[in-house]
Amino acid sequence: MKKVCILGQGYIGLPTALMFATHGMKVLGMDIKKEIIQTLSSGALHIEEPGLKEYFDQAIRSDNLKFSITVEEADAFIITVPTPFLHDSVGEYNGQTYKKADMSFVLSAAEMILPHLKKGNLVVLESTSPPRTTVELVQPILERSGLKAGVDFFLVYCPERVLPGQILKELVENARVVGGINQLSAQAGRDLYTSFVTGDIYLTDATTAEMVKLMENTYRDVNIAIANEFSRLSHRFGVDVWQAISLANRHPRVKILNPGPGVGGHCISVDPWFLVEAAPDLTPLIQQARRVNDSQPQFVVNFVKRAIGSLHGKKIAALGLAYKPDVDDLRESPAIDVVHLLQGEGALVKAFDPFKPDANLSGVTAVPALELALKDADVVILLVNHSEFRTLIPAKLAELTPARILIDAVNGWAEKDWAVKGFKIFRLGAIGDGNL
Ligand code: SAJ
Repeated sequence: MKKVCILGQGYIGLPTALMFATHGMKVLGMDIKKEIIQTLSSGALHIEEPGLKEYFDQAIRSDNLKFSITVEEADAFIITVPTPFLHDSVGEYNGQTYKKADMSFVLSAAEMILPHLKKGNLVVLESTSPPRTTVELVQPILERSGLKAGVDFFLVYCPERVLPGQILKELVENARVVGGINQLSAQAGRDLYTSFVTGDIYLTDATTAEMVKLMENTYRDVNIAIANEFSRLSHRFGVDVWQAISLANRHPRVKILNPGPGVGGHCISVDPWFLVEAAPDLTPLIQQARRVNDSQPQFVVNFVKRAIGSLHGKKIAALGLAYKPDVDDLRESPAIDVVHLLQGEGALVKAFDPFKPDANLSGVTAVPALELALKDADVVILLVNHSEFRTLIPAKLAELTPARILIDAVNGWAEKDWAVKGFKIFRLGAIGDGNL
């Protein structure tokens, strides 16, 4: 039986560990954070994801899975650590700044594998990384072992492409791109993933696989940026952007995405910068899309000000803090940016997220129950289209809050008759019942 060591037990590393363990491999889930290893070793989870608990229990029962804060010898090593951007350093090109990738976790993961690397091993990098990371950053570290990549051990870049909220299903069913530093490496990578992947597996070189991942997320970012820009134009021209998008999407070759308060998460709001950093002179469109999406929280706040006037002293209930609907992930969340900006305008904001009732964010008053956010509010702003909020009916909301002004930044409440209960609703990208 093969042994796999997975470095990083976050949203990708842990589900991947569970997949291998429930498909007959011995797995060591490794993370440098003691608290995470303690939690997992005690049989509890530190993240929420549909279906995760069932797989976790099954993996524990199989006796194939253990957790550790150190790396051990294995047949295959998989690096699933974060590649965020640097918060204290930016690059500059043509008078404009761009964000830079923090590769320190990938580098230190490779360093941790180094003393355990043996002939015949396979090393896989899954973390989203700038082009040429596998061959220029990871390979030289591993070759300090005296072993030659592609000959003595195999080296692969194999991006994860799963959607938070559907991770377990997509890990199995999505197509996988396995980029080897040579053909033998790519084949070794394919042999590893066939143990649980039912989707097609495509072999290519490592740098192409890195580009594939970055292109996918950049494509989505640029397409969300144009949707956000359409929402701005719709206000100018008195058009309901949601209706306009739905009509435009009847065209057989048009699929416009949804506007909203901006783009968050640790993937789409970050990855395009990796291409910009690698080639700032070749990426004006990608940079502009990032700036449109990053400025969307400010656009939302300007919209709120146009709707209700000065925010000074206004009590606002902010519904949702997560970066997108029905997940508990707060990373790079535009909803949090909106809350900060509202407070910067003097508003008194109480925020509630059903997926993070215990959210502890600096400068944000997060309350543990919806009622607490709503009970003395002047205005309610819907920032994340969580099912729990989307299904709120006007009669119920009217009971919970004295506020009669609603701001909907995600088109969650479009279909309801708010006027019956005396609400005025202002929807992002639409004039709304509030007659803005
Ligand atoms: N968003 C919009 N409008 C839309 C769609 C999304 O404003 O029409 C916003 C969301 O609210 C969120 C952000 O964009 O703030 C990103 O959400 P998402 O659902 O588009 O993507 P992620 O970040 O959860 O997952 C993406 C996926 N990539 C693509 O769809 C190309 C996923 O497949 C990747 O595995 C993941 O990034 C990753 O790990 O890179």
